[in-house]
Amino acid sequence: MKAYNPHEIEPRLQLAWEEAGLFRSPDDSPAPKKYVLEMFPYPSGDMHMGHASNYTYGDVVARYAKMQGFDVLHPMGWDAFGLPAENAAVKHHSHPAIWTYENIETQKKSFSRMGFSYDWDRKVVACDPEYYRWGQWIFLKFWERGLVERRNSPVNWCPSCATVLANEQVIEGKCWRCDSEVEKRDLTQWYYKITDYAQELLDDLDQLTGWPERVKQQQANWIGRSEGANVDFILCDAEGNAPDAPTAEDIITVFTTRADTLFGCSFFVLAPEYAGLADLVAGTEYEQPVMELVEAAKKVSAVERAQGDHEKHGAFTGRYVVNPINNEKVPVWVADYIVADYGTGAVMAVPCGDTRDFEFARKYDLPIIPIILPEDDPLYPQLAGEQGRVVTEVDWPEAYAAEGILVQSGEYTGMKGGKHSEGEAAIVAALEEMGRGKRTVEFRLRDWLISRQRYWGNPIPAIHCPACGVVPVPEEDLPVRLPEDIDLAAGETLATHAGFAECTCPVCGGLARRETDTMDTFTCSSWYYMRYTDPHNIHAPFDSAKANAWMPVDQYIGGIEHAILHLLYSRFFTKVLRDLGLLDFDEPFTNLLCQGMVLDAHGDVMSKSKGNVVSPEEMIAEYGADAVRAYILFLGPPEKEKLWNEDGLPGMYKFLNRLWRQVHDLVGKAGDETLFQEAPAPEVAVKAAQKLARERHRVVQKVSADIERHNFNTAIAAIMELSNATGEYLRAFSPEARAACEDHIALDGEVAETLVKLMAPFTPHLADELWQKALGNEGFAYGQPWPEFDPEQAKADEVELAVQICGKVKARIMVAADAPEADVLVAAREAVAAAIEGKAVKKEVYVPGRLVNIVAV
Ligand code: ANZ
Ligand code: ZN
Repeated sequence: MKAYNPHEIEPRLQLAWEEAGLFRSPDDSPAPKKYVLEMFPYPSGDMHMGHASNYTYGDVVARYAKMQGFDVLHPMGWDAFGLPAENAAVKHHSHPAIWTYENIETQKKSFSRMGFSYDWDRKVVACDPEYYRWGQWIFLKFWERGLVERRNSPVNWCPSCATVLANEQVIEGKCWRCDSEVEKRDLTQWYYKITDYAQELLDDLDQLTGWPERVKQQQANWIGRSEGANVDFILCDAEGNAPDAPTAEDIITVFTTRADTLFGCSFFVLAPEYAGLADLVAGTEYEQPVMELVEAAKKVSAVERAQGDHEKHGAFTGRYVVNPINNEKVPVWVADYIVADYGTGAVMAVPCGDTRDFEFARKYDLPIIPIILPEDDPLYPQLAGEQGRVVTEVDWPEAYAAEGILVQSGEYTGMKGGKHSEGEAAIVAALEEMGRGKRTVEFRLRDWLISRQRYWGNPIPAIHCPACGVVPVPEEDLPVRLPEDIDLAAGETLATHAGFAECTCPVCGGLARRETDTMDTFTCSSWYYMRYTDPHNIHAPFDSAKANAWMPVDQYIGGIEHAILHLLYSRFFTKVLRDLGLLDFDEPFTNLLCQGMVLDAHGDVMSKSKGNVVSPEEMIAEYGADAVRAYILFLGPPEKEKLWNEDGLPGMYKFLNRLWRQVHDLVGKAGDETLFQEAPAPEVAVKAAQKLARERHRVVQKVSADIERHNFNTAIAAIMELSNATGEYLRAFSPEARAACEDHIALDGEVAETLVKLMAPFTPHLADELWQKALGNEGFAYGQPWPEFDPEQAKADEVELAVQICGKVKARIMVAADAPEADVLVAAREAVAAAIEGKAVKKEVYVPGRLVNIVAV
């Protein structure tokens, strides 16, 4: 028997797989399909633990599906536009494409060394003009459908990346890429109108039964549907007099989900960016402090404001509005905890019911009027009786945000208050009656800002003509190519590049200027998985029949950090392309697996700066890819965080060596390395053979179920159990004895083949080598039919039970798995006879397969 040598086996088989075109997916086949996909990487050049684990999970799913008889589509590509390439180009005085394609080659080799079963013929690289041209085409289609808009508004600006960002890319006030504080700027930008799909994006989350709950929850929160009402307040003078016939300029509308709290509105707040704000304070003594606040607020991001845990700042505008429910005047403030682009950008503040209003009222000494209480509040009897406007200053420690009973609320006193409450309905009805309110629904989701002021992205196919305005680049002129001669190191951009911007207007033929913004890279990742179904199409982004045949993706695997960003955008793209008639399904990813991080042995995130990064490449160099794959899988369930324990890998390597030897031994090829030493007592040997026969069924059943649940770690543990039973068996029978008996020959062959096939998704090189050299087969274990099992034979015929006395384990017994309860109890009492002698047995509990507990006193 040759020793197990992954360093010789693995590269040889990888070449053989490639030559055989093993992982090529057919286009027309009657077999059922399985599309297995891992999120494509950014071409950073290295293969870190995140890649290695994510792609190993996907590879197991894909290889297992193939062995289940599916046609499998398992492609890979690169999300190749983005800033790091530009930064590298500046640093090395070269072009982003050079850095990008070099890194792609390096990573591709690393992925091949891991033995991943990708159909490389379908590789998609986002910066390839053959790909990005279709991203531009999609942009034009979106435009035709009215889903593209160019507008001026305050946007997130990352000073370090020197570009704008979408709301989804601002994480806790910081840039998702570089962690810099994000600023606000007023700019004219391009948007995809994802808000047109807000309701459907929310509703269809219900279809996604194969997605983790927390991801769906995050998306639902991000979309943020709120039912409430718009309420009109009218500007008045300092005495509280409002015009009898107010015009549009006199009205400020708020959005509220809590109209029931209207009697508790003690002030009114506008967002710093509120459109009419400057006019309200112009020429007054309040102008300066208000404008200073507006300036300062630009540094606080929308996300931070919405979270509301930062210190709130405000200024009085000197103006008042009339509360429509009771005609009282309330002061108008401006504050940085109000966002301009939610609701109307104006809020009726109710400090007794809203935490942020409460904090603000405390800070600026504004009245807090209790109008909602829990029914058992000691203040209730007193305040419920006082229907008038008794402004009892309360010394509450915090706002009361829950449901309760309305007090000091005129005729509504005593009604239930809260979101969707009786009080809310009554007050909205009254406001509607007065013509001062209207039911409405608000979404938190904002349109997707897609333009970026960077070179290394997909050019937006638009032309600015002085005569015709902004016009689309005609389809036949696509792609708008990025110029190759750009000197990024010298600070050149698309806007300053000599040849790029100059063009003629496709409508009037006059001199015009090309759009010089590029698209957010997330536009590239929103449809790459469709392109894989038809990657070489030069007439369309993909052929609908092919896309509909392969899609939706059956199993998608990636990091949880994409819970909102990429997954939401992709869902949006899918729905629009469906509405364009290109796709016939609603959701792109049927099942989603979000992998947890692999942390170092102390539970810390691996990072270069901490110097605790474990490199998969170094481990491959030592133990081979199969051991690394199996060990990654063995660490724990994919969705959990896992600790990397240095010592575990040699153990896994040993296990693979053991399997190697056992499979050879089973088929009589172990030579001197047979496990047999000395025959044990015949009944011991017979038991070992029976156990092995049963274990084979049980373990196939368990491994199949575990892979389907993505419990790869317990699947491998089960194979180890089968290996243990194999070891016992091989120690009990000599190769000669086995070779002389038909029954043994049959069992040996079955077990050897089963071990090889079960390992095939996990350690494909080892499996294929054993398949060919030990089992003497042609071809590869890849794609062989998955082993079958008999559930009857998989059942254990004996089980071990713990026998407890008052909950403490005193003995263990073996009983027949199907023994009747009475027999089990007799056996249990016998096993602990000495301990219960002289005691009264009060109770006996039998948990089949686990224990018997005897309560004896
Ligand atoms: C009065 C009130 C009383 C409110 C109360 C809440 C509690 P959701 O549920 O997230 O939709 N709001 C409205 N527009 C805002 C803006 N542009 N910036 C900051 N806050 C804004 O939140 C709706 C509530 O958020 C609205 O209901 C409004 O405050 C506030 F006891 O109105 B509420
Ligand atoms: Zn023109």
